[in-house]
Amino acid sequence: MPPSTQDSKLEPELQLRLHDLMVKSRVLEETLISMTKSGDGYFWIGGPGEEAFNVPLGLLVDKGEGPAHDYLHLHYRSSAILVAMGAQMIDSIRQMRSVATDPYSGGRNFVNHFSVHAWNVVPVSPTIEVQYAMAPGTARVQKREGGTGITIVNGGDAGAAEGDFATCLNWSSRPGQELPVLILVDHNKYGISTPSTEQWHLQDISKRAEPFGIRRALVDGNDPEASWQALSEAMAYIRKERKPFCLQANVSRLYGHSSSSGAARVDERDCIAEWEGKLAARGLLSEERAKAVWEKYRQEAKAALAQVREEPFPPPEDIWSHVYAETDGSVGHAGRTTGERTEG
Ligand SMILES: Cc1ncc(C[n+]2csc(CCOP(=O)(O)OP(=O)(O)O)c2C)c(N)n1
Repeated sequence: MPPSTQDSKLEPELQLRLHDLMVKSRVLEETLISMTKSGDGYFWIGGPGEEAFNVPLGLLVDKGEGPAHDYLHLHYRSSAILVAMGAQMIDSIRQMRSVATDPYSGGRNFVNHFSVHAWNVVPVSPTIEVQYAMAPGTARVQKREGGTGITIVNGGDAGAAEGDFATCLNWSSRPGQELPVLILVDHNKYGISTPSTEQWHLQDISKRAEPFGIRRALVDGNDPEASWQALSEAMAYIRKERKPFCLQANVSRLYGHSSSSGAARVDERDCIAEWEGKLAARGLLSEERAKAVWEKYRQEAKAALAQVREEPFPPPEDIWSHVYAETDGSVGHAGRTTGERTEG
């Protein structure tokens, strides 16, 4: 039998939407990488190769502000999650160029370090894995408040060797006080240049959740359908049972670790090429239509970069803005009062 549009549990419209957002995310990352080479930006780190897992995740998030909605404690390879949630390409380009209009950090953090109050996206930390220890905090509030909001935390395989990951497993699973947390490990087989086989006896790190009584699964993160399915099931379980779930996604790292290692394209599975092949076989996507999607986003990125080049850099005096929470005028940092600080 030839493949048909019936070969997926997902509606054709959703299959094409996944493709569209995966391409958008990839074009964005490729633009950010090119900015490091053209002098439009400095350090790059990001998530090309994780789109097939992160786009479904972003679409499945219950987006909003406060404990009734999902909280996201992410790391620096999460761009496709944000794109699928509705983040604008131009805003990542702004952060890459460190301009004042960057809505995530006012041009003060490096790229893919998101922070979106209105969507419960907690500021991303360049210090790896701290997010795993923080996630139970928002989940505790959600457990207390009731409702269906969950906490989502992701990170890499190497970082999962740190104590913060164990803290997350332990605090999420205390008997009678289990927390609604989706604990994700994005396994790309490396920690910078250290192969995971030299660091871990275990290649399915979700198995670490077993002794904590936490349900777990492993998914091919290069397959958007499998990812959609695994994430839907895990999230439905957490929303209903108010208990944790640990999911490992095996993903690719298509441009190496970061610009520090050259950000050159490497030969690993490419989830977009694979997905385009499947959609074509199902008669859903012609070569021409696929090309048009790529072109649409390349044009958007190009126009965004041209605009951002005209935008101002932050003034030196706002260096201290947002370092600590602005509260009631009491002592902020280094003896200054919040009132003395320049607001950004
Ligand atoms: C606490 C801490 N230790 C070391 C580093 C340096 N560092 C940055 S990324 C990285 C590798 C992380 O690998 P992994 O957790 O597998 O995530 P990946 O980058 O592969 O997605 C390291 C060691 C850091 N940023 N923070």
